[in-house]
Amino acid sequence: MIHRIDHVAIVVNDIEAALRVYRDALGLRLSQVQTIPDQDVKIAFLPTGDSEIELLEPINPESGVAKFLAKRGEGMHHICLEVDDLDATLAELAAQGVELIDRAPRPGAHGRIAFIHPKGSHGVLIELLERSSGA
Ligand code: CMX
Repeated sequence: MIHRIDHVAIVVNDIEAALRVYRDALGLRLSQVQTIPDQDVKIAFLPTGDSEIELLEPINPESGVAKFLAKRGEGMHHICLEVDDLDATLAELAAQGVELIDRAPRPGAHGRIAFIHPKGSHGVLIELLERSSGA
């Protein structure tokens, strides 16, 4: 049901400042910068072979991401796993009693996404992604 790690997300105060390290110093290619108003974030993707690094900057100080950044500081935010069939994966997780943030998929940057509650996955926020065709 899980294909691979699609991306690892790092929450930062300022994407432009972080790009000076991840793009300029490490030499990773910046493939996409996008604001997702629904989720109160600006994101940048830097492909690294079969997966990507995502830089995540909150754009609303009241959002969950902003609160996490204020409390824990910059660093690892979530791991995204690519799945074939998100509806089936969510149904299976619910049946196994895993605590979910999203019981139904919502739109993400590259397809339909849903989050497992960090309490349900031993402290790590897990995003599940079913990529749209061509994304
Ligand atoms: N890692 C570990 N724990 C986390 C966490 C994280 N990244 N983010 C939040 N938590 C914890 C909080 O500390 C809180 O714990 P307590 O209940 O013990 O205080 C708990 O999880 C709930 O957090 P919350 O902010 O109160 O809950 P919300 O429902 O408001 O929001 C969440 C939760 C995780 C959905 C939101 O903060 C978030 O991170 N949204 C994801 C935004 C994002 O990454 N979008 C990019 C998508 C791009 C794409 O790939 O398409």
